[in-house]
Amino acid sequence: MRILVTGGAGFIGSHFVNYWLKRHAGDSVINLDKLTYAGNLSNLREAMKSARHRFIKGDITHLPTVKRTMKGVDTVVHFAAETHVDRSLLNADAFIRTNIQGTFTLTQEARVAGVKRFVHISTDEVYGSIEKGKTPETAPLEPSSPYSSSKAASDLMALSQWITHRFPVLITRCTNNYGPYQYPEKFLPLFITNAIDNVPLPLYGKGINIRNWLHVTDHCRAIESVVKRGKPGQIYNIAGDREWTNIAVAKLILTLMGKPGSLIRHVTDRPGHDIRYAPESGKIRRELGWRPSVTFEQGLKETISWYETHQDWWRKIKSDKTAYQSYYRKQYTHRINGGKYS
Ligand code: NAD
Ligand code: TDX
Repeated sequence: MRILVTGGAGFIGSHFVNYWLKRHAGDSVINLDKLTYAGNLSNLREAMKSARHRFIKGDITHLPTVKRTMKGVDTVVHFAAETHVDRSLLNADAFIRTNIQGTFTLTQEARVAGVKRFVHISTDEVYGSIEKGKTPETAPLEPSSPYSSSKAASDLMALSQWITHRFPVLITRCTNNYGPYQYPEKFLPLFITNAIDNVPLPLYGKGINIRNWLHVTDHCRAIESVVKRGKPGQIYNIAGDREWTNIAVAKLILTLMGKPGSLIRHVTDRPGHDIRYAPESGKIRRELGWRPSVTFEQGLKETISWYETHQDWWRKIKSDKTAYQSYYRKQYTHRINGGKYS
């Protein structure tokens, strides 16, 4: 099988590329990625040595590139996106372009090229915040941020190709991922790397927001089950077994690292901060036989150890003045001073 992965130099995409090459010896992977600030070829060291992996630097919104890349492809797994909620609050232009326009271009060109299966990787955030109960795949979409709104729009755009043309689109909606190679703007790698350096951990508001954490390899296994056995036109929620408040996670990180709780710094909250996501994941478990295999405590221990032993990887990112440091200042200076969000 010839599989096109978009966004395969990012966090989850690179894990998926490495996973697929290892598990499917007869398949070749084309990896289309623009290498934005979040894309990193050093996530793909193993894959870059493989004759079955071809990396193409390109933009999913660029029609000629997409047309060319789509030739001879059997299956598309579409990860490429702008993914950080906080960045979407500062400027959402790239979110609209990549997440909506890019998904439209890809699904349309995949259909025209005769692709047999298109798996669109989405997020639990499209359902919006839910204080109690769980959101099944049939729940209405009530996204809050420009990021989640652009993902919800991309889901609908992709599904429209199924509804109007019976082009076999499948959608996954997963909870928060964690693991090695996650860009240190996201909660877990930011808190772990700050703790390594004894720098305060900026916890938004009271830290009572709730997330369901899934190890990235469990997400890759879930996507594999959808690629192999999912039904066209269907949506599959993917979730771990437990929920955690952010403050409990911050305390657990510090305990596992032997660092003092005083490193936690409560800062101004994220505007429109979703209190809780809780997708109901019975469908993928029942119909496709998927289950998470890594407990959060075990996965977090291993993840902390990875960031401790791969400091070159994240120090290079954190020392980038444009992509990281200026963003970090913009995002956190006002928060740390208890100021209003501008
Ligand atoms: P990431 O930000 O780490 O990586 C995104 C990748 O997409 C980068 O390699 C980037 O260079 C590439 N990209 C961005 N714009 C592009 C464009 N216009 N053309 C081509 N490539 C482009 O993201 P991630 O955390 O790995 O998330 C991957 C997917 O999974 C996203 O669609 C996201 O919405 C979804 N998702 C993420 C999580 C999570 O917790 N991280 C949870 C659920 C769903
Ligand atoms: O500095 C921080 N302090 C803090 O308290 C950051 C970066 C985050 N937080 C909180 C906000 C959230 O409640 O931690 C929680 C997790 O934050 P993020 O890592 O930014 O993730 P979230 O907003 O939940 O979105 C993530 O999960 C769904 C991914 O970034 C999305 O791409 C995915 O779709």
